[in-house]
Amino acid sequence: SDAERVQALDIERAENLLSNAEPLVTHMYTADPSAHVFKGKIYIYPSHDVENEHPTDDEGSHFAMEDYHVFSIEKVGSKVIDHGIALHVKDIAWAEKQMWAPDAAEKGGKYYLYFPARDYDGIFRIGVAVSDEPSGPFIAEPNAIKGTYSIDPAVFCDDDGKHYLYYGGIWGGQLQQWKGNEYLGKDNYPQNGQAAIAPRMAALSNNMLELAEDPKEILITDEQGEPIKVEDTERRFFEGPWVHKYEGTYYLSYSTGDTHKIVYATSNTPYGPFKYKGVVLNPVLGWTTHHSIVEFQGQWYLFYHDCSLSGGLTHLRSMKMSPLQHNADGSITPIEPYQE
Ligand code: FUB
Repeated sequence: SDAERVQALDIERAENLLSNAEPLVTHMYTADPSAHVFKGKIYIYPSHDVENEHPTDDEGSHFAMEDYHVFSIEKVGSKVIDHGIALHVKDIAWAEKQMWAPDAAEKGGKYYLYFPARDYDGIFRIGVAVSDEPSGPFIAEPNAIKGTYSIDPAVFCDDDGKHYLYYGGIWGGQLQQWKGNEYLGKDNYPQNGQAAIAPRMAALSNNMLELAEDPKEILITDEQGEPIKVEDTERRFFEGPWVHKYEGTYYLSYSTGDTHKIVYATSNTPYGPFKYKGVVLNPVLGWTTHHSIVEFQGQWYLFYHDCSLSGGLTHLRSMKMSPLQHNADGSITPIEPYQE
């Protein structure tokens, strides 16, 4: 399959490349790091990659994760603390398997962990779990968040304290099986020439446990205001949406999946439309790329993952971080993960 072919190329590349950043932890595999500043520290909410017997396929069966650990960093460069298991799939009534990329938010002194998993019908949904501490442990709500589907939740808190949930991913993330929030039960990809499938978003309710509105599909356009098209695989949305705000502008960044980049688009509202701007992170070792962007003590950082620690195994990833630069014109300087 394509997945195996790309993985094999990456193992070859890995031998000749020097990483520009080291894994943040090496005692376990971690991926999809969502970072936030809570209580004056950086807290990281990654996936916990595990070795498993599942085949490498376009459904993502090889991403067979079962739990989450939360990590914290007091100062950049200081030891990364592993706070242990924060939530396990066996403690979630509605979820069967595949605990994929999570995110977290804080409101009123409580912490909310948002996570995707497959339910007992094999459908990816997004759940929420609550704790009094950013490190957990988290107690899951009995049901997935009503009206949610697909994967890769990311919660953005605006300056007015309002929270928005962004989510979605195609292929194994199943977003192509939904149209207008209706479940089609099968793949339904648009044709070349049509607008690419885009991430969904909705405001969260005051209690942080529900959607306050029906999810909307975000419009991502090119410089001319035309929707990014299906065949534009260097720029179209694949998975892993993330929103941050810099000097009043909303930045939506995401993975382009099979072209292996993190790119970004900007808007003056959290609802978009977002206009494509450029690359945040060039391809890393491994098939997937997934990130978050956060400001800590006056410096912006990119959190991302690659497969250098596992020698290129696409389902065994390690989270890393790198300073990120916004320029005077609002552009982001693309980050190079390696030197030749
Ligand atoms: O970690 C499993 C999946 O791989 C994530 O949900 C995607 O974003 C990709 O990183």
